[in-house]
Amino acid sequence: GTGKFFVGGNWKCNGTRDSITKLVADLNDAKLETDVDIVVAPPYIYIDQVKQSLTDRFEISAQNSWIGKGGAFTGEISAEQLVDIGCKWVILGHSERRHIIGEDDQFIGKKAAYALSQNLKVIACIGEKLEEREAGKTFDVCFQQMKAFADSISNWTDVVIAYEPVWAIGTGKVATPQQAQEVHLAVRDWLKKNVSAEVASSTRIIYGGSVNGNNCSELAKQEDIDGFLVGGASLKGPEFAIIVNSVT
Ligand code: G2H
Repeated sequence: GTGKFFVGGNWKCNGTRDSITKLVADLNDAKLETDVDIVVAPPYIYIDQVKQSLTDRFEISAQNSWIGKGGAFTGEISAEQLVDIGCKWVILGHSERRHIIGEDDQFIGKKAAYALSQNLKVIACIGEKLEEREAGKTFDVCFQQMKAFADSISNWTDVVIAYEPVWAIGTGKVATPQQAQEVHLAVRDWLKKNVSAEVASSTRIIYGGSVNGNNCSELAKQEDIDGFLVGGASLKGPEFAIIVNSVT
């Protein structure tokens, strides 16, 4: 793999004060490998609670951010506000935001540029839908999404790429290690040709989509899988710890 293993927990729109108190306690108690970057992404309204109670072993991410400076944008949260409250990361371009909310490639690319300009690190998500895979368009779709990020990003130091095939998200249908590795390698190759060899070899590409305590270790062994973005299984402290500890 490339760089330090990276595991993110994307809590999505889940949790209550009580369930998050329990999850934080379980995470604080977990025995975790030292050589892993660990990030959790609570819903905005619980970020402060998590920041106050979770140990510094974990960094905090938001699940989205506004495209520019704050102001008259009802319902939005700005990158400045996230930095102010202690967030280090933001997830951008998650498939649920692309396909349920309707965010497009350019909008997401601009969000990434703005977040980075405010010193927020970015987990940049890409991934194809089932019909795109079946039509043989997996690489086309991923490369087009990569291009929108690359058009907006000038410094990749603070970027992690998350490959999340849409058909594997929340479905229990995980990509095989070979399917994931194939795309990760192709994305790294794309970076080499379109950004630089240096960025290709130093940027972490993590996998997301139904990762759990049982399938993580085979995936983690793949050459170009540098970690995971975990949804459902990140809501259970002990299972999330197993995934963190699958670092090879
Ligand atoms: C993909 C993933 C986390 P899950 O969305 O980003 O979720 O692990 O539940 O498939």
